Amino acid sequence: MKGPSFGDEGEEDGPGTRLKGSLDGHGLRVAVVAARFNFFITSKLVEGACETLISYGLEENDLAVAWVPGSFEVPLVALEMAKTGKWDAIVCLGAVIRGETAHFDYVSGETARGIADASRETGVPLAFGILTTYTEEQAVERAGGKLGNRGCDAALAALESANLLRLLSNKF
Ligand code: INI
Repeated sequence: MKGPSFGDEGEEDGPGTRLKGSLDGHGLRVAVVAARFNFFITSKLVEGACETLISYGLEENDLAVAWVPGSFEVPLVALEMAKTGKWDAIVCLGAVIRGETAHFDYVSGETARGIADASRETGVPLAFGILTTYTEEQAVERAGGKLGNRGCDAALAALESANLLRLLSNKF
């Protein structure tokens, strides 16, 4: 199975205890919150995220997918799901593609801020899988195209973060 597209170079170097979350999905409960806006892209992100989670050992019964109208709606739903305490991590997916107005800046900025705030407020890892691109083509390349699938990457980030937090709570 292919690892994350972000690197792990140099992690083993240097002194001290190395703390790393595994990518093992067994026993974890993960939710996906996905925006329907630009569905031709976000459906690919969701597909990639779900396939990744299952292939890393997550049980289908421990996976839920919530669809919301657009990326702007993702943070609130992710926050409320995080507050339930049922989920070890939440994968946030959307595609904000620049148009001719300033709308892009507001939607992308508030979505990113909202997801980060919700994650820190609840202590639940919320992986940021919201594409913010200047063109449709750039989005296609990142949703199962030649530059990979950011849905898969976000799913792996969710697994690793959830497992690292478990490790830390056990005082390793
Ligand atoms: N939502 C997106 O997820 N992507 C976009 O590119 C987008 N644009 O460009 O408008 C978008 N807008 C909708 C927004 O997320 C909200 O659903 C809407 O404003 C209602 O609150």
